[in-house]
Amino acid sequence: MSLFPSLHLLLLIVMTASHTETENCENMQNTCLVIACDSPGINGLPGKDGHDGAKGEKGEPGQGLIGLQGPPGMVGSQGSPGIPGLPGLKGQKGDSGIDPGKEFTLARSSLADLRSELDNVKKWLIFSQGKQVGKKLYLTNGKKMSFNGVKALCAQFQASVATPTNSRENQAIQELAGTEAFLGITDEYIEGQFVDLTGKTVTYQNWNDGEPNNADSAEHCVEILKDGKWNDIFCSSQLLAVCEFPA
Ligand code: MMA
Ligand code: CA
Repeated sequence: MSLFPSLHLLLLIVMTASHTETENCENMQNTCLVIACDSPGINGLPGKDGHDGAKGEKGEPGQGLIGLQGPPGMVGSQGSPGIPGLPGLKGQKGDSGIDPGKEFTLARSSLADLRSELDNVKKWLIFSQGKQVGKKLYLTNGKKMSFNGVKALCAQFQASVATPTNSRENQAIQELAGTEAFLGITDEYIEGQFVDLTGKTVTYQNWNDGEPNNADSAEHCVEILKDGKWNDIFCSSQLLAVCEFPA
C-alpha cells in the first residue's frame, strides 16, 4: 500500500473538515449517503458530546462509614429570662443581736441601782419598823402566836426567831417588842439544856430570878419579859412574834 492516501480518502477528509460547526448530524448523514453511493469510506471521527440528560432520582443512602463528628457550633444568642422560682423555705431563727459586752455593762449598772435602792429600803425599814444591832435586824409583825407559829412565820422570810447573844441585842429585842415575846431558844430536846434553833448551846443568858423553873415540868420555850429578863414558858403560849434578819 502506498504511503499516500488515495484521492477519495483525501476528498472525504477535506469534505468532512470543511463542515461548519452549525451543521447537524442529519446533514452529516446525508453527506455520508452521498459518499456511500461511491465506495465505502472509513468511519468518521466521534461526534460532539450530547446535551445533559434529565436529573435522576435521589439515590439510596451510601453504605460508607460515618464521618468524624464536626466541631461544636457557635454559641447561640442569650434567651429571655425565665419565670421567677417558688419562694424558698423559711430560714432558721437568727441571733438575737444581743451584744454581750453591752448587756454586761447594763446588767452591772442595773445591779448597782438595785443595791442602792435596797439599802434605802433597809434604812427606811429600820428607821420606821425595826431594830438593828451590828449585822442583825429585828422585826415584828405585831402579832401573837405559838412558838411553832413564830418559827414558821420567820422561815417564810428566810429569817430566824430573835435570839440575843449579848445585852445589846437583848435590849434591842426588848425595846422592839415592848411586851412578852418568844426567843429562839428551847430545852425541848434535853431538859435544862437551852440551845438556839441551830442546836447550839446558848452562852449568853438573862434569866429572871428563880428561872428557868420548868413549871408543871412543861416549859421548854423562852420568853423575853418587858424588862428584858427571861422566863421559860409553854411553847403553846401566845406571844409576840419577833424575827431576826441578816442586815
Ligand atoms: C409564873 C412563874 C413562871 C412561869 C409562869 C407561867 C408569872 O410567872 O411561875 O416561872 O413560867 O408563871 O405562867
Ligand atoms: Ca418559868
